[in-house]
Amino acid sequence: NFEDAKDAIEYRQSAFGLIAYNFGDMGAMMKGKKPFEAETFAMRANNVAALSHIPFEGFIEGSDKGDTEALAKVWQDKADFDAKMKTFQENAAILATVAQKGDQAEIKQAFMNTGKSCKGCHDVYKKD
Ligand code: ASC
Repeated sequence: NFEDAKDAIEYRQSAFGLIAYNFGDMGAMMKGKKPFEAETFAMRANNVAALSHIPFEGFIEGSDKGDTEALAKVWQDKADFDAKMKTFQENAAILATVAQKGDQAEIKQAFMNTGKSCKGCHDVYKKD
């Protein structure tokens, strides 16, 4: 378990950083900023799906204090926060599944849904 809030904050931020890198690269492919490579995309989608389960554990009680962009609202509305996190995990899992199949329309939709669940949580629970 974490020694203190600082460890928990670093833990979740590390995961979010990896998620942002992997999701960002998929975004570049989706927007045509770089060529779509099915294998790379599927690998990144798998990474995000696995990583989506990591940050959750880092949102321990008291870790709104410190070098974090998480708002106190995370702990005030924990049930809603947890539900939004779960939605993100579900969407990321769907994205990983459809990325394996390779249907572009499905991939685009699943990517959009996952991005919406990133933003849906950031809008409410993250400092801007
Ligand atoms: C990203 C990123 C986010 C999400 C979000 C999606 O690449 O860093 O936070 O996508 O902007 O709407």
